[in-house]
Amino acid sequence: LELAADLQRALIEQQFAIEYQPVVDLATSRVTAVEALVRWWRGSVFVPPEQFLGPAEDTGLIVPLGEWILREACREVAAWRASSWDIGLSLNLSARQITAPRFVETVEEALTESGLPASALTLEVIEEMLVEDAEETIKRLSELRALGVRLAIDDFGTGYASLAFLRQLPVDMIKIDPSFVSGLGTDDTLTLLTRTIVRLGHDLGLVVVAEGIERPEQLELLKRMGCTKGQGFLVARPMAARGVDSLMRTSLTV
Ligand code: G
Ligand code: G
Ligand code: MN
Ligand code: NA
Repeated sequence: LELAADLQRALIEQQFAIEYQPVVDLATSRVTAVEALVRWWRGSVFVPPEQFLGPAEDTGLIVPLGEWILREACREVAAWRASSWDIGLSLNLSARQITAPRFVETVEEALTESGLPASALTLEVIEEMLVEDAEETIKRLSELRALGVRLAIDDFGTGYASLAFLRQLPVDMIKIDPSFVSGLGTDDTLTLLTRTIVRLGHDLGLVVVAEGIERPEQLELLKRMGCTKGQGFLVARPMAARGVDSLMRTSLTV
C-alpha cells in the first residue's frame, strides 16, 4: 500500500498537525473546551482525515499517530490553561488505539507529563466501537473514567444502539450528530429528535453538545431547547494552535 508507506514517512517527518475547534457555552459564547482534529499536509497537498484515518487504522499506524496527537494536544491545552482560563480538551479515539497495549498507561503519562488534570480531558468514542473487542474497550475506558477522565459519545444518534451504549459504558457527555442539527427549523422530525436527545441527555445528567451549528436559526432553537454547549462553523471553525493562542489572549468568547 502506497498510502501506508507515505503515512509512516509522514509520521517520521512530522507532517501531521492538530487543529482545534472551540466548544462553547451556547448562552454566552464562552469557550469551554477545544476538540483536537488531526490534519495531514502531504507536501502542499491537504489530505482529508476521511482518506487516511481508515488506512492508518488498518495498518496500526493510528496507534503511534494517536499517541502523538494525545501528547501534543495535552501539552498545548495545559499551556493555554496556564496562561489564561481552564479550558478542556476533547480527543477523538479510534477503536484500535483503545485496545492497543498500554493505552491506559499512555493516557496517564500524557496527563502527568503535561500537567493537564484528568478531569480536563474528554475522550470521544462512537457507538460502532462497541462491536469488536467491546469488552476490552469498555474495560479500558472504564479504567480511564475511574481516573477522572471524561467520556463522550460522538455522532450520537447515528449508530444502531445509541441507548444500549449508554447502558454499557458510563459516559459524561453526548455530542448530537450534525445530521440532526442540520434540519433544525426546517425539518420537523429532525427538530423533534434534537429536542428529544437534549432532554434525554439532561435527564440522564449528561452534558449535551450540539455539533455542526452553521445557521443562526439553529443556534436560537438549540438555546430554546436548553442545549448548553455547541460547536460548528457558525461559532468557530477548527483553527491552528496559533489561532487558539490569540483567542486565549484576547477574549473568553468567540
Ligand atoms: O476534522 P474533520 O471534520 O475533517 O474530521 C473528520 C473525521 O476525522 C471526524 O470523524 C473526526 O472524528 C475524525 N478525526 C479527526 N481527528 C481525529 C483524531 O485525532 N483521531 C481520530 N481517531 N479521529 C479523528
Ligand atoms: O466526527 P466528529 O464530530 O469528530 O467530526 C468533527 C468534524 O466536523 C471536524 O472535521 C470538523 O471540521 C467538522 N465540523 C465542525 N463544525 C462543522 C460545521 O459546522 N459544519 C460542518 N459541515 N462540519 C463541521
Ligand atoms: Mn468528534
Ligand atoms: Na460528531
